[in-house]
Amino acid sequence: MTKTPYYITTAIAYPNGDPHIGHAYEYIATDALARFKRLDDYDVFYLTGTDEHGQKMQQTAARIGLTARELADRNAEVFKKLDAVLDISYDRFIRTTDADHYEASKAIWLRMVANGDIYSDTYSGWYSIRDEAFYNDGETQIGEDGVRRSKESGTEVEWTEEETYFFRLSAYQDRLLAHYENSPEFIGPSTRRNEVVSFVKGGLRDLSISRTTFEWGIPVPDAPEHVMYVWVDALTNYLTGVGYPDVDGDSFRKLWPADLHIIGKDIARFHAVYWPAFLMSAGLELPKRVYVHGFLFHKGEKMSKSLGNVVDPFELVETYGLDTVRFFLLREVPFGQDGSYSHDAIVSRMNADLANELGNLAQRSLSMVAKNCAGVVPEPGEFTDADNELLAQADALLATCRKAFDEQNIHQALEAIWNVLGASNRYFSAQEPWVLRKTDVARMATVLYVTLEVVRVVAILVQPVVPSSAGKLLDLLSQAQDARDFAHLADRIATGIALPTPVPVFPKFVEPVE
Ligand code: ME8
Repeated sequence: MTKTPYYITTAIAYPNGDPHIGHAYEYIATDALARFKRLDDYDVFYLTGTDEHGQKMQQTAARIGLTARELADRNAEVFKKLDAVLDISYDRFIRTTDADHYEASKAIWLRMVANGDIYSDTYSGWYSIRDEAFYNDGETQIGEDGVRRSKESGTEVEWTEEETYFFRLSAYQDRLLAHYENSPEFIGPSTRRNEVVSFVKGGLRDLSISRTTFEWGIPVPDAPEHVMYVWVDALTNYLTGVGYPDVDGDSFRKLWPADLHIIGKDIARFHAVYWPAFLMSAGLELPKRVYVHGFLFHKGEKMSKSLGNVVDPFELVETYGLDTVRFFLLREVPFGQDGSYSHDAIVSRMNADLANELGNLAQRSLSMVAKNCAGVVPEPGEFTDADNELLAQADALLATCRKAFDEQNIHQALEAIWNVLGASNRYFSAQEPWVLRKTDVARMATVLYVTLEVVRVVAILVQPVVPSSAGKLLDLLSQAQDARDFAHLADRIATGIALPTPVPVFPKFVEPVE
């Protein structure tokens, strides 16, 4: 049977500097969503990459004496290295300087021209290079220092006036509103949806979509003195990634429209207003869903170089280990909301949730099996109510996790899993298998069997979040590679299989000696 395709994307990052923890967060969350779908038997395509054109890239490059291309080449490698360090299971890393992306961007432009949505006029207004975004007067304000900034993002704006091409965005207001109404799942979470709807209800002005004052961009077809506004080309990456403009090709037919775009809250407007309007104009289907995650702050403070609290994601992984970082970010921060991280919060999740609740349970039950059952999964006796109740809780997890992941509520899935772990630890303490060892060996075997089974179910379900540690747990349970997907959750661990000598999987954090 052919699997159902599932196309998921991250935003593509500006490689004008090194990746920060916000990038890492987005890649990890998207990776967990992608891995979950793969384990649930979907044919997943995960696209990520870098957004290399635009004035910001050109300006940063000039400042450090490089060409934009050199800067992009250098930093795209750093982003790829981050993906490797974070164990991101992407299927393609797209760079907007890739040759096929030029073709895709030209093609969508020409489709919008053919639909009568592009015209030339003079643009005058404010532009934020940091945001690569246009603002009108009302969207800016002059600060006490006399500098005009965007009200929303706080970035400096400059006056621009030039001949540009415009996209007839105003013509799409009603169609966009109808789409939000008819497809309420198009934007999540609902708070973000409401913001977008009220923005569009406030009226849309046509959008300037080309620039003539610099050259680092994709040339506009038939008007090479213009380069495309970087957001036109950037958004089109989602089409390039699946073979556009070859709309009859296998990849495009299979994967478009995208199932899910994962993005941060500062770029909701581009994805939920401009992007669907471009696609409507080009006669292409709209993505099924755009999910907007929150921002990460260091101890509740916005990250910035001047505050000295930018924590390098490479350093974070070095300090705590990859799976701790992945787990922490996805468990601690309700996905969709802002969140903060700090040393204490990470260590607390690492020691309490991973090492104690999961690691200890696995280690205690596995060591008892090693010592008392000749290292073989024991044969259980008849299940008691307590056994059945715990197994039923474990069995119910798949449905709970599926629903949570489908709504991008990753933290809720983890909460449900850790609730079952809490129940399992209580069960283990209450059953006292170390006492049964002397009084009732058959009952001890049943308790250990039930505990191993819960550990197996949990290990399978946490693979999307902590892939390497979950893999080690499944190794300790002698689970074959092809027995680790969700279809195997319905099995019970086979009795009589030999288990390797148990080793702890989740270390506790040891504070370095000063
Ligand atoms: O916006 N916490 O690139 P980018 C969480 N090139 N997420 C954060 C964050 C933080 N502190 N800071 C940024 C761009 N992000 C464009 C995207 S897509 C066609 C083009 C998120 O490198 C941000 O919201 O500035 C975005 O989703 C991603 O990181 C890349 O940001």
